[in-house]
Amino acid sequence: MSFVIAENQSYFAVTGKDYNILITNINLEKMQQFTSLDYIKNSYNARISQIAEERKMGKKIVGTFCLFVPDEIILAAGADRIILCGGKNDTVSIAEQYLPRNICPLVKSSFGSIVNNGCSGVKSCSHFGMVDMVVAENTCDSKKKMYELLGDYVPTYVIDLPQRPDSPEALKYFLVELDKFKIAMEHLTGNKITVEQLKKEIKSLNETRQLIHRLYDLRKMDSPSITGVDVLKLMQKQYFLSTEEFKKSIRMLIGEVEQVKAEDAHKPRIMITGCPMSGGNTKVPEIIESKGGIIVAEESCTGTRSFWDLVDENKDPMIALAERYIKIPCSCMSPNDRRIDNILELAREFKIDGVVYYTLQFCHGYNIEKYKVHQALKNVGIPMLAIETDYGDSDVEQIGLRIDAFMEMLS
Ligand code: BJ8
Repeated sequence: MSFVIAENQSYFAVTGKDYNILITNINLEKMQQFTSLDYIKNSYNARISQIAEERKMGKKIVGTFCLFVPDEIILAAGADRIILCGGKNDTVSIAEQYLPRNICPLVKSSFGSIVNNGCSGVKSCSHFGMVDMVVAENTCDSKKKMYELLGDYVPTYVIDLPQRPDSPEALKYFLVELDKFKIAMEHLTGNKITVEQLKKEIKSLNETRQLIHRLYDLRKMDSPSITGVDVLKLMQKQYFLSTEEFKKSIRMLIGEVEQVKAEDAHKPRIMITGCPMSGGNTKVPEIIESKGGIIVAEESCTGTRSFWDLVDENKDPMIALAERYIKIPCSCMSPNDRRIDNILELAREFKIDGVVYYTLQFCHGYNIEKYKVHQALKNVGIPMLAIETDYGDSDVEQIGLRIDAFMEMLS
């Protein structure tokens, strides 16, 4: 692999196997390098060793794929959790031996990582083979059906999610589902989940959410000193690191960002909305920021959906969890107007100049919701660019051209 370094131009270097984008731009010289980000980047091996150690000591490890699974219940049972959503292209072709090609890359990448027996030959996914149980959820069709196959490889528990969140029966049903899930976690770990333990975990995860709010507040400044790519890399670790390690990382990062004097130059302020960007997938944000934009908010599960709402600490913990989690505005919900309201609220709060609507190929839910989002943004005069892509690199240049034109329009 060879890199060409040239000032004042963007250069995309792509290896045959691994996907890498190297962007060299004269503006990057002015960009802040945060040492806490190196710390976060290097945390992978330490976390893997930590999980291996925990397993040796008899702790159960739960793998998850989705924000609808309340971590509080897993942690209150004395288990640890780790996210299994795949963001890498390497394992997509492995999954295609079992699954249709025309389903979303996130599902294929995740499934490929698990059936590939600990990802032999694939960097950075050894944790896929380290879970005692997968806790899944009925969300989109691809995930639901993939979970049915997953059961052959790892014990898989599925939370049935009601998908009309505003109907009066939905909350009751979800509460029953969460109670069943709580019992399943007690069986897995052999530990009784107490109200005190649940309250403790709720408080702890609310602290995490508040810390992320603080970081996002720093992005509301006229010229934020942290890029969207850097924030995304942090957010991709939210469900990978232990909660304590994640909190430590984010505190370090906030401390550093607060010290930096903002730049004067105005860049188009971009919000990304749509599908999550799992660990390993930073393709589109890298392109946006190499083309002169600055991403200041993400309405996605690797963005605001994961932390915006807190769990009410003054209520019965199971009711408070059910109320908070059922409100996550995923496109599997119908209707999902809460998502539109959130997008408009974020656009106001973060003074957004333009929105990039990001869809993974074959993700029908987010793809169809694009129409409503576009209409809503049009009504308030905010331009939107829709990008549909996968984890491969064949469309990098074409996306670059479209984003270039979008940035020019916004400038
Ligand atoms: S709460 S967004 S994490 S389901 S991209 S697999 S929706 S076809 S990831 Fe998701 Fe939970 Fe919803 Fe968030 Fe399906 Fe779309 Fe693929 Fe997706």
